[in-house]
Order: sequence, then C-alpha cells, then structure tokens
Amino acid sequence: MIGKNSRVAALAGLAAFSTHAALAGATDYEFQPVSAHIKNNAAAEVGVRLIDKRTGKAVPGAVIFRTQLDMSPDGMGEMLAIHEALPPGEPGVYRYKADITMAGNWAFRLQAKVPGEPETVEGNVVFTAKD
Ligand SMILES: [Cu+2]
Repeated sequence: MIGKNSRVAALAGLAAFSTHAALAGATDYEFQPVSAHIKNNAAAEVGVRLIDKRTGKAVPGAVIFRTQLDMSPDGMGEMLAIHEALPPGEPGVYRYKADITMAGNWAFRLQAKVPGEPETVEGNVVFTAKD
C-alpha cells in the first residue's frame, strides 16, 4: 500500500509541474480590448489585440478557434451574443461583429493557437456595451 500511495503522489507532482510549465508559455500572451466600450446593438464591433508581453508587440497570425461572448461579468453567464469574425485588418488585431442585446458588461472569451507557442492561449476580455 505504501508503494502504491507513493506512486500516486509522484504522478500528482508531475501533473502539477506540467500545468505550471504550460502556463509559463501561454501567459506570455494577452488579449486586450481595442476599445473597452462597444455599442449596444446588432452590429457592435468587438476588437481584441493579441500582445506578446515580453516585447509589447502585437502578434499577427493567431488562429482563434473558439470564442464565446457572454454576460458573466454581470452575473448572466448564460446570456450569449451571436458574433462572427470580420476580415483581417491591422496585423495582430482580431475583430468580430456581435449581436449585442443588452447594455452592460460582456466577457469575450477566446482560445487561440499562436505561431511558435505550443500551448493554447486563452483570453477573457471584458467590454462594456452602452446605448
Ligand atoms: Cu444580460
């Protein structure tokens, strides 16, 4: 029994280390709002800039493969907004057209693959919608 418990402990330690190592890479990047204020209408433009925090520079070429826009900052995490990607413009800036149906604070959650970074980069950017 002692041997089995030791093995479990060793595996748990390895898992903790792996998680830490993964965060060290992905957290070099940050999604920031182009403008934290958006319109409260059916064609609101939601823009994020992906920054490499080590250089302060915008990062082009990221593949954003999962997004969700919800009102979790105002306690309405189940309230979602439909959105679609807009064509690329300024390098390192990723824009979406969103159907915003309520004034207040919206969280834009992203998961992305970034060139040269094996780990998935995640973002959670809060926007405030006003009439
Ligand atoms: Cu709401």
